[in-house]
Amino acid sequence: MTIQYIPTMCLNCSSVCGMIAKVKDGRILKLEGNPLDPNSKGKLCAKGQAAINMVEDPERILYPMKRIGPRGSGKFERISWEDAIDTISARLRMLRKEKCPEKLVLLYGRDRSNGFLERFTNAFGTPNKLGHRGLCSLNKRMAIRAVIADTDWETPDFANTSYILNFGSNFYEAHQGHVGIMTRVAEAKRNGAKLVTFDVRLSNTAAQSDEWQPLFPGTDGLVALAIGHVILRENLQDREFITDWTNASLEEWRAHYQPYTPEYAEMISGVSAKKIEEIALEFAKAAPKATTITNRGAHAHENGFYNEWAVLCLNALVGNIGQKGGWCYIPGDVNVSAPQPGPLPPKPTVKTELSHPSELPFVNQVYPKAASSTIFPYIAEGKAQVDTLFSYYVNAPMSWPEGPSFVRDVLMDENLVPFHVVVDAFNSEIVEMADIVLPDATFLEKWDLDARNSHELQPYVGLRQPVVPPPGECKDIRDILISLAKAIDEEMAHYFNFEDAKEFITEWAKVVPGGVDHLIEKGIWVDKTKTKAFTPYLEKTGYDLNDPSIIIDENGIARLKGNQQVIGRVWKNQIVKGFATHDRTFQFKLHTIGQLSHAPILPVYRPIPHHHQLTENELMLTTFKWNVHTQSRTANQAWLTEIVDDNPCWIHPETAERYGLKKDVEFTIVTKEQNGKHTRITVKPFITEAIHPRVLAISASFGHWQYGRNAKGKGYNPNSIIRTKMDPVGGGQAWNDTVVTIERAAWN
Ligand SMILES: Nc1nc2c(c(=O)[nH]1)N[C@H]1C(S)=C(S)[C@@H](COP(=O)(O)OP(=O)(O)OC[C@H]3O[C@@H](n4cnc5c(=O)[nH]c(N)nc54)[C@H](O)[C@@H]3O)O[C@H]1N2
Ligand SMILES: Nc1nc2c(c(=O)[nH]1)N[C@H]1C(S)=C(S)[C@@H](COP(=O)(O)OP(=O)(O)OC[C@H]3O[C@@H](n4cnc5c(=O)[nH]c(N)nc54)[C@H](O)[C@@H]3O)O[C@H]1N2
Ligand code: SF4
Ligand SMILES: [Mo]
Repeated sequence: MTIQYIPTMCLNCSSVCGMIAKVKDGRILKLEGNPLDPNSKGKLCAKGQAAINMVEDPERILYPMKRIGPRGSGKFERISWEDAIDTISARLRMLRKEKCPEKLVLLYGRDRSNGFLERFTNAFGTPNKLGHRGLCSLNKRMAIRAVIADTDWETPDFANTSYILNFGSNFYEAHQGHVGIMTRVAEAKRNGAKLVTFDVRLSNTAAQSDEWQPLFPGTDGLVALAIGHVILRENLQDREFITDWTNASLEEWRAHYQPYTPEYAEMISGVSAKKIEEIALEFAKAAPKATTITNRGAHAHENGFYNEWAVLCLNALVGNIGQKGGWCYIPGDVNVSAPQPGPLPPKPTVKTELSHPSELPFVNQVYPKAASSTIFPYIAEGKAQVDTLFSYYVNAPMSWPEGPSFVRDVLMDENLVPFHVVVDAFNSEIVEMADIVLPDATFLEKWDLDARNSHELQPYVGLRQPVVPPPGECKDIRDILISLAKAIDEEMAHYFNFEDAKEFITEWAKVVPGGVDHLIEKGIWVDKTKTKAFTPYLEKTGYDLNDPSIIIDENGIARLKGNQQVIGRVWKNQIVKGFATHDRTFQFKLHTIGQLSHAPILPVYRPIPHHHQLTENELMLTTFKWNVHTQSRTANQAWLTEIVDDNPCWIHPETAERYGLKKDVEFTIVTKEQNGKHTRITVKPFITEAIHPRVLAISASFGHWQYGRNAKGKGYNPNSIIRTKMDPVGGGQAWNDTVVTIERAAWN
């Protein structure tokens, strides 16, 4: 047979780069980048190219299975798809009959079925659809959504920028959509742009930066506030943006920043006051062609929301929001450019502690159903009643805080989780705790429409299509859910009236010119009819000041007369869209936080209490992503494990010497006592000056106790000692806040 070139989209991480599979006789010969992808522009990273290993993994799950031994025993027998669907649908049908659909809880990880899972849970009537978000980037998304509301993610115009301030993003090797960012930043740097990175560790991004500024964990917000202090002190702010486009006066901004001197920031963060002064002047001078970028370094903390907010405000201060070379934004959800085909089920009206935890009122308002790290504690405490847990594309015992310890115990307990269905492609740690296992098709064997925030600032739609058929009896999740919905009852079937995944995608793709056929051939469609999203808040509304169908209030907010819908804001005698917030401005004050969470309504520095009371022997444990692996899921991919198959603990030479640690000799890390308990992990040191002396860092991805021969038994899993702890305002998991000591080694 001849060689075929089939475009699709990578999903070996969630960056979703456009990909072309070179296929012969039903086998993939090579995976390459698709040049039409506006973000990745034809580039793939090592993980993308290694995805062939995933498809051809000899240890894949090929058939539906049912547990025959005790839960956790790993004893399963093969069953037919018919049996599997009958058993699951009978159980789910009962939940609907008994009017307790909320006892179905769907837990999912970084899949990209983009709304299809929610279609299922909505049709079923359960609000309990919880994803990875609470573990991942919730604090950042909360901050952006609360402050500008148009989106929950920044898309800086890196290609045209002159100055990048990076707070805890590792976009040369991780970050969401990093190939598109890294290539643009590299180009900007070649054109003279400066990149400054704050990180506790010399990540590969820090190494590629003009400056690496190591700082004490959880202090990014304070450094940002001190930078703001200098900008205001030197009168370098953009007065017009602050006055016209934020909900506070310049005097209020000044008063707020006044106490955050560079000297104070130096005392707490360790970044020198002189450096802060320098960076502030450079950033303000480069504006509007200057931008910040953040990620989990800044926000995976108990004070993550406020850190993000403080960094975001730097952009408002210098007026680079939406500007060429500045901090831009464009929605990233494919459903915005391509709404799903109907009929769409209504959203469930019932709210539960899982979907709307009473301890997180601000999250419930801004980002409901996103604070997912509550799930296992709530199940254990009886706050959440579960009958069926349906786990998809998620490896909670590996990747969640306390995964190998507490999460595993909860999943093993049949009283707490009576029935557990797992849809996975590999023999992951969560599969061990399933009652029924369903074999999913991998991303190179299935259908999706997908997109990310476009770095060209023009929306696009991409197609994921099968480049080879799924092996054994593996099935696309869309086919599985269509079958289940049809088997449950007629009402559910009504919303899943599609023959199969392909028919659904064909319908969905009709919004793209040329439909699915265009995408099957090209892989990507870019909406060139849209102008680039510069200053979207200045977009005209089509109404003028005298339009009889609108009312303009004393704050200049324009509403439709009939339904009172806010349509825009008066600016320079026109009605423009503004930001999507309630008053159409950038929110420097968030009164609702005060009302709902009794927390400060301005972007303050919130010290993490135990961090600054560290005794001489205490250190901070942090965790990070590695360029050739994705979370726990790539650890069995042979080409990648040939490059990296271990994750020793980064430790500074001075610290190592203090404890008498020796190269490659394991030592034990112990957590600070909490609820009468210490937890410990034994790891190998990686002694390096490339880390802050008070910090330890262990990467994700390893410490598997199953998952296949390349993965099993390699490296360490720090999550056994990282506790479930949320930012009380943002709801995101505080991954980088663990206080630990080093147990004196036996040889000392
Ligand atoms: N220590 C530490 N822990 C972390 C992080 C960290 O930086 N350090 N990062 C956190 C972050 S940001 C996130 S988003 C979470 C992610 O956590 P998870 O979403 O749980 O991600 P993975 O660990 O990759 O688990 C993915 C699961 O999907 C399965 N899988 C792979 N391919 C397929 C497929 O085609 N179909 C199906 N159905 N399943 C498939 C894998 O076998 C595995 O069981 O982890 C968090 N955990
Ligand atoms: N290669 C690869 N790429 C990925 C993924 C992957 O698993 N592997 N996962 C995807 C997902 S789900 C996500 S969420 C993103 C995450 O993307 P990133 O957030 O960019 O990656 P992380 O490694 O989680 O964290 C970034 C950096 O934070 C640093 N850090 C820790 N504490 C602090 C602190 O207090 N302050 C500062 N300034 N830095 C600190 C760490 O050393 C690390 O270098 O990556 C996505 N892309
Ligand atoms: S960055 Fe992620 S999506 Fe892009 S090629 Fe690499 S693994 Fe695939
Ligand atoms: Mo993530």
